[in-house]
Amino acid sequence: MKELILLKQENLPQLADKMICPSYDRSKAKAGIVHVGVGGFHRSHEAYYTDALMNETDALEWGICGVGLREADRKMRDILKEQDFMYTLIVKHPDGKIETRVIGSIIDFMLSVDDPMTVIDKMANKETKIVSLTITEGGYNFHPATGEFMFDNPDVQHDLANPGSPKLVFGFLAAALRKRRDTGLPPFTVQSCDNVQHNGDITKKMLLAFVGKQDPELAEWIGANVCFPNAMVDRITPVTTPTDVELLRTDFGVRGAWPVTCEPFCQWVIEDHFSNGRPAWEKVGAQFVPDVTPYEKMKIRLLNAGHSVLGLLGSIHGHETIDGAVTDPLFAKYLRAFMDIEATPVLDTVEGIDLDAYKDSLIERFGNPNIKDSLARICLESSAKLPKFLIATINENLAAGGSIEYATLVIAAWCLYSDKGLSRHGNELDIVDAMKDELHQAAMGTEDNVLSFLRLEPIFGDLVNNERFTRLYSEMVGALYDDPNIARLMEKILTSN
Ligand code: CS2
Repeated sequence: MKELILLKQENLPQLADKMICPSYDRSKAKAGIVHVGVGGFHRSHEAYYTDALMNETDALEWGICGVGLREADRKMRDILKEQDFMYTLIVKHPDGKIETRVIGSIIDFMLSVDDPMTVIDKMANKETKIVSLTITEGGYNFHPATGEFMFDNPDVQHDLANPGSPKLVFGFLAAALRKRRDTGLPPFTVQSCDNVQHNGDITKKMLLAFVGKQDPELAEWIGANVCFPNAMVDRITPVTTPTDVELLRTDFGVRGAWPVTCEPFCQWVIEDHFSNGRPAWEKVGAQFVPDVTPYEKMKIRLLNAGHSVLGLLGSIHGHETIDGAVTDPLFAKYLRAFMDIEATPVLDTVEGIDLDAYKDSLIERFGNPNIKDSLARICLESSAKLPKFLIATINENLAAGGSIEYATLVIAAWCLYSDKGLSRHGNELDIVDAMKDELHQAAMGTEDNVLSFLRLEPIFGDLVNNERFTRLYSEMVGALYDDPNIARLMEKILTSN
Protein backbone atom coordinates (compact mmCIF):
# COMPACT_ATOMS: atom_id res chain seq x y z
CA MET A 1 0.00 0.00 0.00
CA LYS A 2 1.24 3.49 -0.83
CA GLU A 3 2.33 5.52 2.16
CA LEU A 4 -0.18 8.02 3.43
CA ILE A 5 0.68 11.71 3.36
CA LEU A 6 0.37 13.33 6.75
CA LEU A 7 -1.51 16.60 6.92
CA LYS A 8 1.41 18.85 7.88
CA GLN A 9 2.82 22.15 6.64
CA GLU A 10 5.93 20.49 5.20
CA ASN A 11 3.76 18.14 3.11
CA LEU A 12 1.67 20.86 1.46
CA PRO A 13 3.55 20.66 -1.86
CA GLN A 14 2.67 16.95 -2.15
CA LEU A 15 -0.88 17.51 -0.92
CA ALA A 16 -1.37 20.26 -3.49
CA ASP A 17 -1.38 17.57 -6.20
CA LYS A 18 -4.46 16.05 -4.62
CA MET A 19 -6.57 18.97 -3.45
CA ILE A 20 -6.71 22.76 -3.11
CA CYS A 21 -4.17 23.84 -0.50
CA PRO A 22 -3.20 27.20 1.02
CA SER A 23 -1.17 29.04 -1.60
CA TYR A 24 -0.24 31.83 0.82
CA ASP A 25 2.77 31.88 3.12
CA ARG A 26 1.29 30.65 6.40
CA SER A 27 4.50 31.47 8.26
CA LYS A 28 3.88 35.18 7.59
CA ALA A 29 0.22 35.12 8.68
CA LYS A 30 -0.82 37.09 11.77
CA ALA A 31 -3.84 36.38 13.94
CA GLY A 32 -6.13 39.35 13.23
CA ILE A 33 -9.01 37.20 14.45
CA VAL A 34 -9.30 35.34 17.73
CA HIS A 35 -12.14 32.83 17.49
CA VAL A 36 -13.85 31.27 20.49
CA GLY A 37 -15.47 27.89 19.79
CA VAL A 38 -13.65 25.95 17.09
CA GLY A 39 -16.12 23.21 16.19
CA GLY A 40 -17.33 21.85 12.87
CA PHE A 41 -19.31 24.95 11.99
CA HIS A 42 -16.52 27.47 12.48
CA ARG A 43 -14.25 25.26 10.40
CA SER A 44 -16.72 24.93 7.50
CA HIS A 45 -17.73 28.59 7.57
CA GLU A 46 -15.66 31.51 8.91
CA ALA A 47 -12.34 29.63 8.69
CA TYR A 48 -13.28 28.52 5.15
CA TYR A 49 -14.16 32.08 4.01
CA THR A 50 -10.98 33.41 5.57
CA ASP A 51 -8.82 30.72 3.97
CA ALA A 52 -10.40 31.48 0.58
CA LEU A 53 -9.67 35.17 1.08
CA MET A 54 -6.06 34.53 2.08
CA ASN A 55 -5.65 32.35 -1.01
CA GLU A 56 -7.13 34.97 -3.26
CA THR A 57 -5.75 38.19 -1.89
CA ASP A 58 -2.88 37.25 0.38
CA ALA A 59 -4.69 38.91 3.28
CA LEU A 60 -2.13 37.58 5.73
CA GLU A 61 -3.12 39.87 8.58
CA TRP A 62 -6.39 37.94 9.01
CA GLY A 63 -5.21 34.58 10.27
CA ILE A 64 -7.22 33.00 13.07
CA CYS A 65 -6.15 32.00 16.55
CA GLY A 66 -8.64 29.44 17.88
CA VAL A 67 -9.64 29.48 21.53
CA GLY A 68 -11.30 26.72 23.52
CA LEU A 69 -12.87 27.63 26.84
CA ARG A 70 -13.73 24.09 27.92
CA GLU A 71 -11.78 21.00 28.79
CA ALA A 72 -13.76 19.29 26.03
CA ASP A 73 -11.92 21.48 23.49
CA ARG A 74 -8.58 19.84 24.29
CA LYS A 75 -9.05 17.09 21.72
CA MET A 76 -9.59 19.58 18.90
CA ARG A 77 -6.57 21.61 20.03
CA ASP A 78 -4.33 18.54 20.18
CA ILE A 79 -5.38 17.26 16.78
CA LEU A 80 -5.07 20.62 15.07
CA LYS A 81 -1.70 21.28 16.69
CA GLU A 82 -0.44 17.95 15.40
CA GLN A 83 -1.48 19.08 11.89
CA ASP A 84 0.07 22.57 12.15
CA PHE A 85 -3.52 23.79 12.79
CA MET A 86 -4.72 22.67 9.35
CA TYR A 87 -7.55 20.30 8.49
CA THR A 88 -9.42 19.08 5.42
CA LEU A 89 -12.80 20.40 4.38
CA ILE A 90 -14.85 17.79 2.51
CA VAL A 91 -17.70 19.31 0.53
CA LYS A 92 -20.33 16.75 -0.45
CA HIS A 93 -22.61 17.53 -3.38
CA PRO A 94 -26.02 15.90 -3.79
CA ASP A 95 -24.88 14.11 -6.99
CA GLY A 96 -22.03 12.40 -5.15
CA LYS A 97 -19.31 14.80 -6.28
CA ILE A 98 -16.77 15.50 -3.55
CA GLU A 99 -14.49 18.52 -3.29
CA THR A 100 -11.73 18.67 -0.74
CA ARG A 101 -9.42 21.43 0.35
CA VAL A 102 -6.91 21.98 3.07
CA ILE A 103 -7.83 24.96 5.20
CA GLY A 104 -4.88 26.91 6.53
CA SER A 105 -6.43 30.05 8.02
CA ILE A 106 -6.22 28.80 11.61
CA ILE A 107 -2.63 29.43 12.67
CA ASP A 108 -2.73 28.89 16.43
CA PHE A 109 -4.98 27.52 19.18
CA MET A 110 -5.18 28.28 22.89
CA LEU A 111 -6.98 26.53 25.71
CA SER A 112 -8.11 28.90 28.42
CA VAL A 113 -8.48 26.08 30.94
CA ASP A 114 -4.69 25.71 30.85
CA ASP A 115 -3.88 29.38 31.17
CA PRO A 116 -6.61 32.03 31.05
CA MET A 117 -4.07 34.88 31.02
CA THR A 118 -2.57 33.86 27.65
CA VAL A 119 -6.04 34.05 26.12
CA ILE A 120 -6.70 37.47 27.63
CA ASP A 121 -3.29 38.69 26.40
CA LYS A 122 -3.95 37.32 22.93
CA MET A 123 -7.30 39.11 22.68
CA ALA A 124 -5.63 42.27 24.01
CA ASN A 125 -2.78 42.02 21.51
CA LYS A 126 -2.44 44.88 19.01
CA GLU A 127 -2.71 42.45 16.07
CA THR A 128 -6.15 41.23 17.16
CA LYS A 129 -8.86 43.19 15.36
CA ILE A 130 -11.84 40.86 15.77
CA VAL A 131 -12.92 38.38 18.42
CA SER A 132 -15.50 36.11 16.81
CA LEU A 133 -17.71 33.60 18.59
CA THR A 134 -19.41 30.27 17.89
CA ILE A 135 -20.48 29.45 21.41
CA THR A 136 -23.87 27.87 20.56
CA GLU A 137 -27.32 29.26 21.30
CA GLY A 138 -26.96 28.40 25.00
CA GLY A 139 -23.60 30.16 25.36
CA TYR A 140 -25.14 33.63 25.46
CA ASN A 141 -26.50 32.95 28.93
CA PHE A 142 -29.78 34.80 28.53
CA HIS A 143 -33.08 33.72 29.98
CA PRO A 144 -35.00 32.38 26.97
CA ALA A 145 -38.29 33.85 28.09
CA THR A 146 -37.20 37.25 29.51
CA GLY A 147 -34.05 37.76 27.43
CA GLU A 148 -32.14 38.95 30.51
CA PHE A 149 -28.61 37.90 31.50
CA MET A 150 -28.69 35.07 34.04
CA PHE A 151 -26.50 36.11 36.96
CA ASP A 152 -27.32 32.98 38.96
CA ASN A 153 -25.13 30.83 36.68
CA PRO A 154 -22.30 29.66 39.04
CA ASP A 155 -19.67 30.31 36.35
CA VAL A 156 -20.90 33.90 36.05
CA GLN A 157 -20.54 34.27 39.82
CA HIS A 158 -17.03 32.86 39.56
CA ASP A 159 -16.12 35.29 36.77
CA LEU A 160 -17.47 38.30 38.65
CA ALA A 161 -15.31 37.41 41.62
CA ASN A 162 -12.21 36.48 39.59
CA PRO A 163 -11.74 38.96 36.74
CA GLY A 164 -8.20 37.69 36.05
CA SER A 165 -9.13 34.03 35.56
CA PRO A 166 -12.56 33.83 33.97
CA LYS A 167 -14.33 30.73 32.68
CA LEU A 168 -16.98 32.14 30.37
CA VAL A 169 -16.63 34.19 27.23
CA PHE A 170 -17.98 37.40 28.81
CA GLY A 171 -15.25 37.34 31.47
CA PHE A 172 -12.59 37.02 28.77
CA LEU A 173 -14.04 39.78 26.61
CA ALA A 174 -14.26 42.07 29.62
CA ALA A 175 -10.69 41.41 30.79
CA ALA A 176 -9.24 41.83 27.28
CA LEU A 177 -11.21 44.98 26.49
CA ARG A 178 -10.18 46.47 29.86
CA LYS A 179 -6.56 45.80 29.02
CA ARG A 180 -6.88 47.37 25.58
CA ARG A 181 -8.54 50.48 27.00
CA ASP A 182 -5.86 50.81 29.70
CA THR A 183 -3.03 50.47 27.19
CA GLY A 184 -4.61 52.91 24.73
CA LEU A 185 -5.35 50.33 22.02
CA PRO A 186 -8.52 50.50 19.94
CA PRO A 187 -11.08 47.82 20.85
CA PHE A 188 -11.65 44.74 18.76
CA THR A 189 -15.00 43.98 17.13
CA VAL A 190 -17.03 41.27 18.85
CA GLN A 191 -18.56 39.19 16.06
CA SER A 192 -21.13 36.53 16.85
CA CYS A 193 -21.52 33.62 14.40
CA ASP A 194 -24.37 31.79 16.15
CA ASN A 195 -27.98 31.14 15.17
CA VAL A 196 -29.46 33.68 17.51
CA GLN A 197 -31.62 36.43 16.13
CA HIS A 198 -29.87 39.81 16.46
CA ASN A 199 -26.79 37.88 17.54
CA GLY A 200 -24.61 41.01 17.69
CA ASP A 201 -27.15 43.02 19.69
CA ILE A 202 -27.67 40.12 22.09
CA THR A 203 -23.92 39.69 22.59
CA LYS A 204 -23.65 43.38 23.35
CA LYS A 205 -26.56 43.32 25.77
CA MET A 206 -25.18 40.27 27.62
CA LEU A 207 -21.65 41.63 27.79
CA LEU A 208 -22.83 45.01 29.05
CA ALA A 209 -25.00 43.35 31.71
CA PHE A 210 -22.05 41.30 32.93
CA VAL A 211 -19.51 44.13 32.82
CA GLY A 212 -22.01 46.57 34.32
CA LYS A 213 -21.97 44.51 37.48
CA GLN A 214 -18.19 44.14 37.49
CA ASP A 215 -16.96 47.53 36.34
CA PRO A 216 -19.58 50.13 35.29
CA GLU A 217 -16.97 52.49 33.83
CA LEU A 218 -15.69 49.77 31.53
CA ALA A 219 -19.25 48.96 30.52
CA GLU A 220 -19.69 52.57 29.47
CA TRP A 221 -16.50 52.49 27.41
CA ILE A 222 -17.52 49.23 25.71
CA GLY A 223 -21.00 50.60 24.99
CA ALA A 224 -19.51 53.66 23.31
CA ASN A 225 -16.59 52.07 21.45
CA VAL A 226 -17.10 48.40 20.57
CA CYS A 227 -18.99 47.21 17.48
CA PHE A 228 -21.09 44.03 17.56
CA PRO A 229 -22.29 43.42 13.97
CA ASN A 230 -25.34 41.20 13.58
CA ALA A 231 -24.92 38.36 11.11
CA MET A 232 -26.74 35.47 9.51
CA VAL A 233 -24.57 32.38 9.13
CA ASP A 234 -25.45 29.29 7.13
CA ARG A 235 -23.84 26.04 6.07
CA ILE A 236 -25.13 22.61 7.05
CA THR A 237 -22.26 20.84 8.78
CA PRO A 238 -22.95 17.36 10.10
CA VAL A 239 -20.89 15.63 12.76
CA THR A 240 -17.68 14.16 11.32
CA THR A 241 -17.81 10.35 11.17
CA PRO A 242 -15.05 7.71 10.97
CA THR A 243 -16.13 7.18 7.34
CA ASP A 244 -15.01 10.73 6.54
CA VAL A 245 -11.56 10.08 7.98
CA GLU A 246 -11.47 6.85 6.01
CA LEU A 247 -12.47 8.63 2.79
CA LEU A 248 -9.42 10.87 3.08
CA ARG A 249 -7.20 7.82 3.37
CA THR A 250 -8.70 5.67 0.67
CA ASP A 251 -9.66 8.25 -1.95
CA PHE A 252 -6.85 10.76 -1.41
CA GLY A 253 -4.06 8.94 0.40
CA VAL A 254 -4.11 11.57 3.14
CA ARG A 255 -3.92 11.00 6.87
CA GLY A 256 -5.79 13.79 8.61
CA ALA A 257 -7.69 13.41 11.83
CA TRP A 258 -10.96 15.25 12.29
CA PRO A 259 -11.76 16.61 8.84
CA VAL A 260 -15.00 18.56 8.54
CA THR A 261 -17.71 17.74 6.03
CA CYS A 262 -20.42 20.08 4.77
CA GLU A 263 -22.83 20.89 1.98
CA PRO A 264 -21.80 23.06 -0.98
CA PHE A 265 -24.20 25.88 0.01
CA CYS A 266 -22.65 28.61 2.11
CA GLN A 267 -24.02 31.99 3.17
CA TRP A 268 -22.86 34.79 5.45
CA VAL A 269 -24.72 38.08 5.62
CA ILE A 270 -23.07 40.61 7.90
CA GLU A 271 -23.82 44.15 9.06
CA ASP A 272 -20.94 46.31 8.06
CA HIS A 273 -19.87 47.97 11.27
CA PHE A 274 -16.53 47.00 12.72
CA SER A 275 -14.47 48.73 15.40
CA ASN A 276 -11.02 48.09 14.01
CA GLY A 277 -11.08 47.02 10.35
CA ARG A 278 -12.27 43.77 8.81
CA PRO A 279 -11.32 41.20 6.16
CA ALA A 280 -12.73 41.81 2.67
CA TRP A 281 -14.88 38.66 2.98
CA GLU A 282 -17.17 40.06 0.27
CA LYS A 283 -14.44 39.11 -2.22
CA VAL A 284 -15.14 35.45 -1.46
CA GLY A 285 -18.92 35.47 -1.31
CA ALA A 286 -20.01 37.04 1.99
CA GLN A 287 -22.62 39.82 1.76
CA PHE A 288 -22.36 43.05 3.74
CA VAL A 289 -25.71 44.76 4.34
CA PRO A 290 -26.94 47.67 6.47
CA ASP A 291 -29.52 45.54 8.32
CA VAL A 292 -29.42 41.79 8.65
CA THR A 293 -32.68 41.41 10.62
CA PRO A 294 -34.89 40.02 7.85
CA TYR A 295 -32.24 37.54 6.69
CA GLU A 296 -31.54 36.10 10.11
CA LYS A 297 -35.19 35.75 11.00
CA MET A 298 -35.87 34.01 7.70
CA LYS A 299 -33.03 31.58 8.24
CA ILE A 300 -33.74 30.77 11.87
CA ARG A 301 -37.51 30.43 11.47
CA LEU A 302 -37.35 28.37 8.26
CA LEU A 303 -34.09 26.45 8.14
CA ASN A 304 -33.32 25.92 11.81
CA ALA A 305 -36.96 25.51 12.80
CA GLY A 306 -37.46 23.19 9.82
CA HIS A 307 -34.59 21.09 11.12
CA SER A 308 -36.19 20.91 14.56
CA VAL A 309 -39.57 19.95 13.08
CA LEU A 310 -37.96 17.05 11.20
CA GLY A 311 -35.65 16.29 14.13
CA LEU A 312 -38.25 15.79 16.85
CA LEU A 313 -41.09 14.35 14.80
CA GLY A 314 -38.62 12.23 12.84
CA SER A 315 -36.89 10.84 15.95
CA ILE A 316 -40.17 9.61 17.35
CA HIS A 317 -41.16 8.17 14.00
CA GLY A 318 -37.86 6.30 13.77
CA HIS A 319 -36.00 8.32 11.13
CA GLU A 320 -32.32 8.83 11.78
CA THR A 321 -31.17 11.50 9.38
CA ILE A 322 -32.52 14.72 7.89
CA ASP A 323 -32.40 13.37 4.33
CA GLY A 324 -34.16 10.21 5.51
CA ALA A 325 -36.93 12.30 7.02
CA VAL A 326 -37.35 14.83 4.22
CA THR A 327 -37.51 12.20 1.51
CA ASP A 328 -40.44 10.62 3.35
CA PRO A 329 -43.38 12.25 1.49
CA LEU A 330 -45.43 12.76 4.65
CA PHE A 331 -42.58 14.59 6.40
CA ALA A 332 -41.79 16.66 3.29
CA LYS A 333 -45.43 17.72 3.03
CA TYR A 334 -45.66 18.50 6.74
CA LEU A 335 -42.45 20.52 6.69
CA ARG A 336 -43.57 22.58 3.71
CA ALA A 337 -46.97 23.20 5.28
CA PHE A 338 -45.34 24.29 8.55
CA MET A 339 -43.14 26.69 6.61
CA ASP A 340 -45.96 28.10 4.47
CA ILE A 341 -48.76 28.24 7.00
CA GLU A 342 -46.98 29.08 10.25
CA ALA A 343 -43.42 30.29 9.73
CA THR A 344 -43.78 32.49 6.63
CA PRO A 345 -46.68 34.70 7.80
CA VAL A 346 -44.61 36.03 10.70
CA LEU A 347 -41.52 36.82 8.60
CA ASP A 348 -40.55 40.27 7.39
CA THR A 349 -40.15 40.76 3.67
CA VAL A 350 -36.61 40.34 2.49
CA GLU A 351 -35.90 42.51 -0.49
CA GLY A 352 -34.52 40.57 -3.40
CA ILE A 353 -35.38 37.20 -1.85
CA ASP A 354 -38.08 34.98 -3.23
CA LEU A 355 -39.31 33.12 -0.15
CA ASP A 356 -40.86 30.30 -2.16
CA ALA A 357 -37.59 29.69 -3.94
CA TYR A 358 -35.77 29.87 -0.58
CA LYS A 359 -38.07 27.20 0.88
CA ASP A 360 -37.65 25.00 -2.21
CA SER A 361 -33.91 25.30 -1.84
CA LEU A 362 -34.09 24.31 1.83
CA ILE A 363 -35.97 21.15 1.00
CA GLU A 364 -33.40 20.37 -1.67
CA ARG A 365 -30.52 21.01 0.72
CA PHE A 366 -32.10 18.87 3.45
CA GLY A 367 -32.47 16.08 0.89
CA ASN A 368 -28.74 15.93 0.05
CA PRO A 369 -28.22 12.17 0.49
CA ASN A 370 -24.49 12.50 1.11
CA ILE A 371 -24.68 14.80 4.11
CA LYS A 372 -26.35 12.31 6.43
CA ASP A 373 -27.03 14.96 9.06
CA SER A 374 -28.17 12.98 12.09
CA LEU A 375 -31.40 13.83 13.88
CA ALA A 376 -29.41 13.34 17.09
CA ARG A 377 -27.29 16.40 16.16
CA ILE A 378 -30.37 18.41 15.27
CA CYS A 379 -32.09 17.56 18.56
CA LEU A 380 -29.12 18.20 20.79
CA GLU A 381 -29.53 21.21 23.08
CA SER A 382 -33.15 21.64 21.99
CA SER A 383 -33.80 23.60 25.18
CA ALA A 384 -31.52 26.37 23.91
CA LYS A 385 -32.74 26.14 20.32
CA LEU A 386 -36.52 25.74 20.34
CA PRO A 387 -37.35 28.99 22.16
CA LYS A 388 -35.62 30.89 19.35
CA PHE A 389 -36.38 28.62 16.41
CA LEU A 390 -39.98 27.56 17.06
CA ILE A 391 -41.63 28.88 20.24
CA ALA A 392 -41.12 32.45 19.02
CA THR A 393 -43.19 31.57 15.94
CA ILE A 394 -45.95 30.09 18.10
CA ASN A 395 -46.04 33.23 20.23
CA GLU A 396 -46.19 35.51 17.22
CA ASN A 397 -48.98 33.46 15.65
CA LEU A 398 -50.90 33.46 18.91
CA ALA A 399 -50.65 37.24 19.01
CA ALA A 400 -51.75 37.54 15.37
CA GLY A 401 -54.44 34.85 15.44
CA GLY A 402 -52.42 32.67 13.04
CA SER A 403 -52.21 28.89 12.79
CA ILE A 404 -50.25 27.04 15.52
CA GLU A 405 -51.11 23.35 14.88
CA TYR A 406 -47.98 22.32 13.06
CA ALA A 407 -45.58 23.76 15.62
CA THR A 408 -47.64 22.66 18.61
CA LEU A 409 -47.35 19.03 17.58
CA VAL A 410 -43.57 19.45 17.67
CA ILE A 411 -43.78 20.63 21.29
CA ALA A 412 -46.01 17.69 22.17
CA ALA A 413 -43.51 15.37 20.46
CA TRP A 414 -40.68 17.02 22.41
CA CYS A 415 -42.51 16.21 25.63
CA LEU A 416 -42.86 12.54 24.71
CA TYR A 417 -39.23 12.48 23.51
CA SER A 418 -38.01 13.97 26.81
CA ASP A 419 -40.21 11.67 28.87
CA LYS A 420 -39.69 8.28 27.25
CA GLY A 421 -36.55 8.88 25.14
CA LEU A 422 -37.70 6.23 22.67
CA SER A 423 -38.59 6.05 19.02
CA ARG A 424 -41.86 4.46 17.91
CA HIS A 425 -39.97 1.19 17.46
CA GLY A 426 -38.70 1.27 21.03
CA ASN A 427 -35.15 2.31 20.10
CA GLU A 428 -33.42 4.43 22.71
CA LEU A 429 -32.76 8.02 21.59
CA ASP A 430 -29.48 9.66 22.49
CA ILE A 431 -30.59 12.88 24.21
CA VAL A 432 -27.94 15.52 24.84
CA ASP A 433 -29.16 18.69 26.51
CA ALA A 434 -27.87 20.91 29.32
CA MET A 435 -31.43 20.77 30.69
CA LYS A 436 -31.91 17.04 30.09
CA ASP A 437 -32.85 16.26 33.72
CA GLU A 438 -35.29 19.16 34.07
CA LEU A 439 -36.88 18.26 30.73
CA HIS A 440 -37.22 14.65 31.77
CA GLN A 441 -38.69 15.50 35.17
CA ALA A 442 -41.22 17.92 33.74
CA ALA A 443 -42.22 15.59 30.91
CA MET A 444 -42.58 12.66 33.32
CA GLY A 445 -45.30 14.59 35.13
CA THR A 446 -47.51 14.62 32.01
CA GLU A 447 -49.57 11.58 32.90
CA ASP A 448 -50.66 13.28 36.17
CA ASN A 449 -50.89 16.79 34.80
CA VAL A 450 -51.06 17.25 31.08
CA LEU A 451 -49.45 20.72 31.23
CA SER A 452 -46.50 19.63 33.38
CA PHE A 453 -43.93 19.99 30.57
CA LEU A 454 -45.05 23.55 29.82
CA ARG A 455 -44.29 24.60 33.39
CA LEU A 456 -40.62 24.83 32.43
CA GLU A 457 -40.82 28.59 32.53
CA PRO A 458 -37.28 29.32 31.28
CA ILE A 459 -38.24 27.58 28.04
CA PHE A 460 -41.93 28.30 27.57
CA GLY A 461 -42.33 31.63 29.38
CA ASP A 462 -46.02 32.08 30.06
CA LEU A 463 -47.32 29.89 27.22
CA VAL A 464 -48.85 27.68 29.92
CA ASN A 465 -51.33 30.47 30.55
CA ASN A 466 -52.47 30.74 26.97
CA GLU A 467 -55.77 28.98 26.66
CA ARG A 468 -55.75 28.51 22.91
CA PHE A 469 -52.32 26.94 23.01
CA THR A 470 -52.88 24.72 26.05
CA ARG A 471 -56.16 23.36 24.69
CA LEU A 472 -54.52 22.24 21.49
CA TYR A 473 -51.37 21.02 23.21
CA SER A 474 -53.38 18.95 25.73
CA GLU A 475 -55.31 17.25 22.93
CA MET A 476 -52.14 16.44 21.04
CA VAL A 477 -50.22 15.19 24.06
CA GLY A 478 -53.20 13.07 25.06
CA ALA A 479 -53.39 11.50 21.60
CA LEU A 480 -49.63 10.95 21.45
CA TYR A 481 -49.46 9.30 24.87
CA ASP A 482 -52.34 7.00 23.90
CA ASP A 483 -50.64 6.01 20.68
CA PRO A 484 -47.19 7.38 19.81
CA ASN A 485 -47.92 7.05 16.11
CA ILE A 486 -46.78 10.52 15.15
CA ALA A 487 -47.50 9.97 11.44
CA ARG A 488 -51.20 9.59 12.19
CA LEU A 489 -51.28 12.96 13.95
CA MET A 490 -49.28 14.63 11.21
CA GLU A 491 -51.72 13.35 8.61
CA LYS A 492 -54.65 14.56 10.68
CA ILE A 493 -53.24 18.08 10.84
CA LEU A 494 -52.48 18.08 7.13
CA THR A 495 -55.98 17.00 6.17
CA SER A 496 -57.71 19.47 8.46
CA ASN A 497 -55.80 22.45 7.02
C1 CS2 B 1 -29.20 23.11 12.97
C2 CS2 B 1 -28.05 24.02 12.56
O1 CS2 B 1 -28.28 22.96 15.13
C3 CS2 B 1 -29.29 22.87 14.46
O2 CS2 B 1 -30.37 22.55 14.94
O3 CS2 B 1 -30.41 23.62 12.50
O4 CS2 B 1 -26.83 23.55 13.05
C4 CS2 B 1 -28.00 24.20 11.04
O5 CS2 B 1 -27.56 23.02 10.42
C5 CS2 B 1 -27.09 25.34 10.66
O6 CS2 B 1 -27.54 26.51 11.29
C6 CS2 B 1 -27.05 25.52 9.14
O7 CS2 B 1 -26.53 26.75 8.83
